[in-house]
Amino acid sequence: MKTVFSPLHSRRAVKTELDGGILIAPHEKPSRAETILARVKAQALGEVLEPEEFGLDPVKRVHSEDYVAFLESCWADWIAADKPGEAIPAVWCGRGMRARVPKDIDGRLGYYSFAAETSISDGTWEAARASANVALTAQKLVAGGERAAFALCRPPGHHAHADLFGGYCFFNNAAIVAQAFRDQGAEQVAILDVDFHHGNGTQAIFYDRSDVLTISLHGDPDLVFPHFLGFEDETGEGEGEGFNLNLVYPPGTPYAIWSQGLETACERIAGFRPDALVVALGVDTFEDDPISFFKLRSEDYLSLGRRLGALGLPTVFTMEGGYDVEAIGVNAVNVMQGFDAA
Ligand code: OKP
Ligand code: MG
Ligand code: ZN
Repeated sequence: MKTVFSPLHSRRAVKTELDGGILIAPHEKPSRAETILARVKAQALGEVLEPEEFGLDPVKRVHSEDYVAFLESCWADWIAADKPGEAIPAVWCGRGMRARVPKDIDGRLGYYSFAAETSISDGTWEAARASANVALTAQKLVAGGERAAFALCRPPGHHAHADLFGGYCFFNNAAIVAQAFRDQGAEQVAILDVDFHHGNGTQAIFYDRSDVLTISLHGDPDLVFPHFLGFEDETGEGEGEGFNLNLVYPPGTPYAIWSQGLETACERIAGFRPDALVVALGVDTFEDDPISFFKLRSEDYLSLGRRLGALGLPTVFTMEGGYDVEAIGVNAVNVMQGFDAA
């Protein structure tokens, strides 16, 4: 399997993540992508390509024009306002307040976000753009006939809504890929999110559509981020009714249980008969992940890959979460090797 990787990911190197009332060193850090890349090379998974430049049009098929403009100018606007630290949202439109776009940068940071752990600094825009280009390059490979491709995206994307950043995500790479398949003539596309967290952005983007099936397996949002979406009674709306599936699991869930949800998801995908599959791949389901509570082991990622490969669909993997950097390379590449072996 070919891997797409951009060294520009390293432009996203914020110093802060608001966690537990203090600013910690971010979990979503550059060494994550470098460790995965090193494992791709050590295992000779396949060729490693740099992304092509696709411009903003395919991004704006998923994200609003004003949100994209906000992200582009955010850091400059923050600096121009003489702020001493990194850009962190600290105010939101609460229930009963006015959902209008404020002029002030503090107001706009809140308007275009749903969480405060995702600081913005110099280079965030460039890295997020590169990450979308990585995803779109992988999509082009698969549209061109490759069985599968690994988009080694960083920053991740699955929490980003059409006009909201948060959960370390800015552009929803998986959604951009699915929309690109649709725009190139695919009738139906499925997105399977196996990251530990709910893919709230992906769900929201396609919630009223029947052409893109969205499925996510994740930790119970009653207990863990993103808290306000991802429950099992969210099944889609309007045309999209029946085309969103959430499979929720409690703390301590091992592969023996989690894989039952994977089986349910795979059977639903097979019945949907999509022209392409996008896998939002997080490996924060790992037993030693510092911010998650599932108990998958490294060898389980081979099984996961094999099950996905057995679907026999043209597949793009977009990299999402995974915060035990020591194991992230082995775990992510195990999925690809399992897939290739199926
Ligand atoms: C992004 B992805 C840590 C709280 C972390 C944000 C989690 C974002 C996960 N104390 N909250 O889905 O891996
Ligand atoms: Mg998930
Ligand atoms: Zn995650």
